Amino acid sequence: MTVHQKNLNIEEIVKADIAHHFHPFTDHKSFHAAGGPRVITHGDGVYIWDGKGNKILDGMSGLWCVNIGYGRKELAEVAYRQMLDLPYYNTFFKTTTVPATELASKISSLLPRRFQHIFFTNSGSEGNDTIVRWVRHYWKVMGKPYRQHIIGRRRGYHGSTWVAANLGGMVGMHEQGGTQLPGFHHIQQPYWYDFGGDKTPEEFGLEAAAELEKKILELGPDNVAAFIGEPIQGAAGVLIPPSTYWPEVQKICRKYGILIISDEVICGFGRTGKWFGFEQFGYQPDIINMAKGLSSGYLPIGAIAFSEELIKPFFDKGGEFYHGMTYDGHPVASAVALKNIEIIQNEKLVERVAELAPHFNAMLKKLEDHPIVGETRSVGLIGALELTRNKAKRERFNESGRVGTICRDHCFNAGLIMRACWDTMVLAPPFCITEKEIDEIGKLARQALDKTYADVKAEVA
Ligand code: PXG
Repeated sequence: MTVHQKNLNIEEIVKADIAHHFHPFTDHKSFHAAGGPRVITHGDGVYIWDGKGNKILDGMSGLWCVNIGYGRKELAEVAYRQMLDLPYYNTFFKTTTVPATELASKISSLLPRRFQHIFFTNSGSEGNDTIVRWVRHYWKVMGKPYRQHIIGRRRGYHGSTWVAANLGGMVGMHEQGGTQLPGFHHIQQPYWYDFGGDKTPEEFGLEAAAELEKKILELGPDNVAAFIGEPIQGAAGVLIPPSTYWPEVQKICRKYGILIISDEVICGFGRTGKWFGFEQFGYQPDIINMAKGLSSGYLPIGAIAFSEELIKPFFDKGGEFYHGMTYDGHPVASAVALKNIEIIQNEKLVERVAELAPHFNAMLKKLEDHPIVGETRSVGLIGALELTRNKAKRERFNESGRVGTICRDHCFNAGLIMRACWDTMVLAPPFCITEKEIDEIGKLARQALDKTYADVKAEVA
C-alpha cells in the first residue's frame, strides 16, 4: 500500500460507492448483487492491487491505455511542475501554451510527413465527434456539401458520445439514447473466425473489403465523405483483419475519393509493435484519431492529425471552424503526454513490443490445446482467444457472452485481468511486461479456462 493510502477504510469506500457512484458500462442490478465495486488502490509496473491486498496482473493496461505501466514517477513530477507553472490556459483565440505546442510538434514528428497539424481533444469519443463535424464541414468548404455519409463497421467502437456511438457499430448502443443520427452506415467487420467459413483469411479479407464498395455504390460515391476503421477492432474482441483487407479498403476509398479515418485510440503509440496501426497493416489514412496511449492514461488527452492536403484549404480560404473544448491542449495533460512519449522513445518500448510479440503469440498458441479454446491471435501486445463449444465448427456457446463473463470472473479471482468481449477473451498488457510475466499470464489464464470448462462442460460438443 502506498504511503498516502495507509489509512484507507475500504469498506467505507465500497459503501459510499454503492450510495453515490453511478458507473459507466455497468449493469447496476448485478453490481449491487455483487456487493459493489472491487476497489483498485495502486499499481506498479504490470500489477495493480485491490483494497483487500490482492495483487493482480493487469493484462488490459487499465482499459487499453496504461502502456508504459503503472507507477512512473516522472509523469507525476512533470504534472506537479506544470501545475505550479501554469495549471491551465486555453488554446483558443490565437493563444497557446508551451506544452501544447511542443506536443503538437512531437506528435507530428512521429507521423508521416504529410501530417503536420494536430487538433487536441480530451478523449477518443471527443476526437471522433470532432472528426465527423470537421469532415462534413471540409466537404462543404470543398464545394461538395453532398459528401456527408460516413461508413464504419459493425461492432466498431468509436466512443460513447452520441455521434461516436452512431459512428460505431454496437447495436446495443444504437438502441439507447434516441434515434439514430442520419448519415452513418455500417458494413460487416473483417472477422474471419465468425464469418470466414471455408475461405482462406486472405480470400475473406478481400470479400470483407468488397462490402465497402457495395455500400459506396448503394449510397452513391459522391455522397460518401469518409470511411472510418480501427486498424484492429479492439472492443469487438481484437479482430485482426487478414493482410489483404486494409490495402483493398484503401484502393476502394482512393477510387471514389473517399477519406480514410484511422481510429488509432487503441493501436496508436506502439500497441502493435509499430508506432501506429496503419503502419502495421499497410495503408495511408487521411485523418488519425488518438487518445489512450498518448498519455498512457496518466491524464485524459486525445489528439487528431489531419493531412496537410485537407488542412490547406482552411489556410488558403480562411473561415473559422466553430468547434473547441475548454481543455483542448490542456497544459498539464500535454506535459504528461510529452513525458510519456519521451519514455517510449528513450526506452525503445515500441521496438520492445515488436520483440516481445512472438513470445506473447506463443503463450496464446499454447492455450489452443485447451478444450474450450478455438483460435488465438495477436499482433504486437494485443491479442485474443476465442471460447468455443466446438473447435472444428468454430461454434459459440451462445450470443450473449455468458461464458466470456464466467471466464473473466475466474481470471480476476486467479489474479489476472483479461477482458471478455462476448465470448472472446482479450489481452493488451503494458509494454514494460517481461517474458516471465507473459508466461504468468499463460499460467493464470489456463487456471481460469479450466474452471470455466468445469462450469460449462455439459454444453461442450
Ligand atoms: N475509439 C476507439 C478505437 C476506442 O477503443 C474510443 C474511440 C473512445 O475513447 P474514449 O477515450 O472516449 O473512451 C475507444 C475507447 C472496452 C472499452 O471495454 C474500450 C474503450 C473504452 C471503454 C471500454 O473494450 N475504447
